[in-house]
Amino acid sequence: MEIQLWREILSPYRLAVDEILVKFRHLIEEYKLEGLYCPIEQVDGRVKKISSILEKVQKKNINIEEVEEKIEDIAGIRIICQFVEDIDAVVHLIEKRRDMEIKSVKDYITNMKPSGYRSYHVIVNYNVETINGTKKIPVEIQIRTLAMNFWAIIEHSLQYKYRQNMPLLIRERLSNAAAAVIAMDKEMSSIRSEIMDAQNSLRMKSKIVAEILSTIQNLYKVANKREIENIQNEFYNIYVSDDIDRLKEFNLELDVIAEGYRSQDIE
Ligand code: 0O2
Repeated sequence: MEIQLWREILSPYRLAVDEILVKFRHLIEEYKLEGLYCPIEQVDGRVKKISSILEKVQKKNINIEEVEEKIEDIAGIRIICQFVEDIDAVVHLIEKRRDMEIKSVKDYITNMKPSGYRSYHVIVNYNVETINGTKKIPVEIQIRTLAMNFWAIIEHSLQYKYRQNMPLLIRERLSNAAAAVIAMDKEMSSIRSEIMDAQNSLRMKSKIVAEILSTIQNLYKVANKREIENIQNEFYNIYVSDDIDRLKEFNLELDVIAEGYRSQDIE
């Protein structure tokens, strides 16, 4: 097939990947804005390279005309989570969406591949609008933890290096590393609530600080210099004391002061 034709075929896949990335990244932003823990740590996407498609065509003995029908990971999204528990939460998020219809799933977490590969794959149908009308695109969403991802990236590059001839010793080492990843994910899950508490209070603190700074900035326009100086000093003292409750109170007190100036303005 000519390169130009491949470009035409792959164009709606590119659109699907771009749109889905925007949507998941926006989701992460929404969680942040609400000060909530987000089950998605990171999201990435790619359209499979023509050379990889051709490799798969050969490996699976697929007729070139059937590429779109038989290869379901031309459009690929990878979602990375901190904890194994987050993977279920992400699957649930996908299930609830009206713009993605789940076609099939492959649970390589419960059923680890012989290589040691672990990941949860969801194939969804996603509609894109093109100049030729609506096109239904299959998209493979791979969901895995940071630790599973680390293993898969390393193993993928070794697979690339050795092709079908990976030395036994390396395969054994990868298998040991896969066992270590399982142990690590288990350990992390056992202290998940501790880690989440720490991350939540950090997120909460930065949200309150941002609100306080924005109110102080607005007060600059209306309050006198002395008052602003006092407010800033008080904020600094509370900030360094690392007392989150006091920071919340101070934020509310500032709101009352700002409201006072606003009502003076109206009168
Ligand atoms: P790339 O470069 O990521 O695009 P299969 O029948 O197993 O050959 P199939 O039916 O497409 O493949 O589905 P499967 O097994 O779910 O694999 C799809 C993708 O999952 C692969 O795409 C890899 O990205 C990843 N994957 C599957 N098995 C392994 C593994 O053992 N190690 C690593 N590192 N990744 C794996 P591609 O096309 O192989 O590669």
